[in-house]
Amino acid sequence: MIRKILHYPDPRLRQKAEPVLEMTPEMKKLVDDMAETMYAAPGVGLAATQIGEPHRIFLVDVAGEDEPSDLRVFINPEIVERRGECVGPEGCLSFPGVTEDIKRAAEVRVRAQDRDGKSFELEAEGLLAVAIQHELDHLDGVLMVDHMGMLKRRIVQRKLQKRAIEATR
Ligand code: GNR
Ligand code: NI
Repeated sequence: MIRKILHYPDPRLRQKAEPVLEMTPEMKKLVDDMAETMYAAPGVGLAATQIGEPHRIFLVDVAGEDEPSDLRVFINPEIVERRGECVGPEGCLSFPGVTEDIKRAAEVRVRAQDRDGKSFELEAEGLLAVAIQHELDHLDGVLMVDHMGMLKRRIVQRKLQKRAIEATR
């Protein structure tokens, strides 16, 4: 089932997600809904927070258009190591039409569980590393605007607040 993606400034995007204690059938269904929602959007990643589900789950698929899909599921993710620095343009499905340069670690080592609850560790760089950091932020209620300077932040806030008001008309 495709779920509705929340847009900034929806207050649910600021909720801190809770750890997943067990991969129940309900949680697996949530993962499947998230995959369907992410591919339909389409997006490179999706955090459960973005569909109003406060659980520590995100998905990432950084495969190119002409490559086979490469879905990665992260449950209870933790970044255990960060190296280097990089700045690059980021978009977010909760900020439609917004793209801004954001500074991140260039490489990360992440520990998480998969859809079956099995633990794994992964070394990531490039877009995968950036997407992992972006998604982990969502689980802590941290958003793109929090990484921007005051000027850019105000421009983005005005743009999306105006759109949210228009949407209720
Ligand atoms: O689709 C998305 N693209 C993207 C591009 C650069 C850095 C991060 C991302 S994640 C984003 C999807 C999204 O909002 N995930 O939370
Ligand atoms: Ni996002």
